[in-house]
Amino acid sequence: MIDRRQFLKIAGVGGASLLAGDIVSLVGGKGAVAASNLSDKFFPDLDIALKATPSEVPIFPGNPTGVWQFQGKLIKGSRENLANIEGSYLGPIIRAHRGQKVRIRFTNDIPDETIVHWHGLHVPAAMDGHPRFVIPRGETYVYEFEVRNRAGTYWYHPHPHGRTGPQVYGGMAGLFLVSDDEETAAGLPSGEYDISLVIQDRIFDNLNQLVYLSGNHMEQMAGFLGDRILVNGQPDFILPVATRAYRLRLLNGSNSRIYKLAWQDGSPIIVIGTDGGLLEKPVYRSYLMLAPGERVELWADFSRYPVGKETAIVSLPFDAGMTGVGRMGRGMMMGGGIMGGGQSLPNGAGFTVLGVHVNWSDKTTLSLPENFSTIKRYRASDAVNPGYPRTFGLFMRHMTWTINGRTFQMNAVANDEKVRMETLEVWEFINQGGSMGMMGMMDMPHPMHLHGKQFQVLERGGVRHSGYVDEGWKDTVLVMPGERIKILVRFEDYPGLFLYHCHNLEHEDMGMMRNYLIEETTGSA
Ligand SMILES: [Cu+2]
Repeated sequence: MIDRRQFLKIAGVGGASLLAGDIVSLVGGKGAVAASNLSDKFFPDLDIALKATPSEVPIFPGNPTGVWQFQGKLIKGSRENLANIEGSYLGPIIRAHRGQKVRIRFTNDIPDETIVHWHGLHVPAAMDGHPRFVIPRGETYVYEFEVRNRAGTYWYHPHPHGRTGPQVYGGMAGLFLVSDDEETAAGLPSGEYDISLVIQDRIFDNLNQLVYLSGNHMEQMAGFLGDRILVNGQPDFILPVATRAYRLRLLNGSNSRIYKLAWQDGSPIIVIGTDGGLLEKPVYRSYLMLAPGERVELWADFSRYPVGKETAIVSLPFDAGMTGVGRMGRGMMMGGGIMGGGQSLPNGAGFTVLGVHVNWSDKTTLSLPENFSTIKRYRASDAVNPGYPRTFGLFMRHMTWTINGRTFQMNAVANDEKVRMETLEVWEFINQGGSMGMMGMMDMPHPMHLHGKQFQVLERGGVRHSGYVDEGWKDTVLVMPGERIKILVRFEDYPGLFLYHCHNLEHEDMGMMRNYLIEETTGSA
């Protein structure tokens, strides 16, 4: 048993060892164990060297675009385990089967501190990419964990405190796809008919280089918004398809943009999966909201179309509840000339996300399964606090975004942020909108993310939007201004310090993030 103080001390030893140039291995559910080499008690099925490095990619004709990029090399595993997306700045797609043991030797080769978070994966605290584990350029952090998640679409991205926004924006993000036997049995489209689509927005200057925030506080409060929509790192993305059914996995990898996704022709969107994997059965929506960090999986059947048909996935206009910010932002832009170009495509504007061209005929007929999986629903009555949710107010204080009035502290955890192992809790996020802001000028959406856990949505209140998919497992939920959302979350397997935060990366970077501590139950109650 390692208590937190010892844990931090050991982590410190790890840091010293890092300075000596050794590879540090941090292993185990009980906390971190530093070693001067890879663990000799961990036998990975999959072993990957992953590097974050400056690079250049062709995005537009002319100058290549400078990016920071994850690049992978397979040390042990098969080719399907690590797939590059050709011509993209996105990191390689990592594929693992549930139950497999994965080792990832992450080397930082960018001129900035960083660490990698496995978004949605249920892993020990030391494997989760908390900002206290950042490494400088030239160092390596070894991740070793067993994949315990359900089949689904997870992803990885950097998580240093205060620098996540610019690093993700610079190109550092990739998918981590988990498969399992239940998914295989569901008989969904696979191989080349199982397509991942990462949606992001960017601003480019006239030399094709990425433009991020100027450092202006008001811009950061609003969150970065680009005026070019990229899919898998490409602008004006067209997906060529055959006349058959596809599985489309969509990740919103944007810093702060929310998409209200719909088919251009108004066809219903058929949702088969969410953040934590497959739903039990398909759900139909006329549109769906996808906030930063969220994933959704669609069944898309193009068999009813003739070859030559062109359609598209669009983002419909919606009220992002931030007219105040827009107004203030524009005022500042006019007055000071310091705003970026983000206001030219505000959050809630309508546009085409990607085109779909039906290019060839395929006689394969696949029908939408009635059931994909089984989800055991939590019951609020099994929670330790059924009538008294642990509440988290999301509001502005001293011109910064906070959770219950607090901002991030690297190692601190408040008393009301401590939970017990092996308990189910009700948490409630309350977007207090402009009620605590300046003259109601700061109503903003906050997509809230918990590290290390998949949870279930219990109830939404004050709802002003639809298009949410609450039927499945989630690790990120969108809380629009004025909305309150109750979730059920169970703490198990791995004690320790984890994060919860707003996944608007500019909000996160300015401190809209806190630790929560999962404490081991000592003795029997
Ligand atoms: Cu936020």
